[in-house]
Amino acid sequence: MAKLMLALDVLDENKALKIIEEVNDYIDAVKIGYPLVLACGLDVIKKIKDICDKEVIADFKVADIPSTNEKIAKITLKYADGIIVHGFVGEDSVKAVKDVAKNLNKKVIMVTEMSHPGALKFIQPIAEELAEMAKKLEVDAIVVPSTRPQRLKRLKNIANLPIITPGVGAQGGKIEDILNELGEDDYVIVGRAIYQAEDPKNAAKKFKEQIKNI
Ligand code: 3DU
Repeated sequence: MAKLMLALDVLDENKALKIIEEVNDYIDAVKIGYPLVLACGLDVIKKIKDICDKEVIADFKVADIPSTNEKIAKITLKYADGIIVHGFVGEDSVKAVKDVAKNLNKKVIMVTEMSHPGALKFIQPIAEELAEMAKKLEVDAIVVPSTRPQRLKRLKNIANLPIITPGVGAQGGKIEDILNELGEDDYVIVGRAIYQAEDPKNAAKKFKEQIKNI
């Protein structure tokens, strides 16, 4: 069974922790990013883990020169179990993060193609090469779009790595369209369709049940 990763892009710590408590039984991992960390600080990761003891991935889409990437990774991975990086900045930048993560036994996840419409212009044309690079660098997983199931399949085949896939729910992607491609090491990311739902617990439960139907 694939796993469900909650994208917790709320701006209030109390709200974030309340949602975690509510959905805890149905999620396998939590993805936090700039919205929550800029609002509350990196310490919020510890507080999330105290409640749910689940993997927390920092979606910082790190995209700088190697030495700056290294510094970002060192601070982030004191708290988080994994970090998301951009690949388009080049092998050396990704490798700098990978070296830090390897030392700490943490994960590096690399973006190939993004899920939003704007990704078609600049990122999609190089996504296959990024998937090849991810394979070569042996990162832990790649980010692929569930808004484009055919692209998800293609990039997963090229990289031959686990995937984490955003786009289900608010961005229009449907779990049933990607279910056939998912394995037990893969994660479906859902954010707004859970944390903005009237009943986040029930929304998370429904997504989890859909994923179980593989
Ligand atoms: O659309 P949602 O609310 O389900 O959230 C999706 C999350 O995944 C959100 O944190 C966004 O920043 C992240 N993400 C994408 O949506 C698309 C990508 O290509 C990569 C990450």
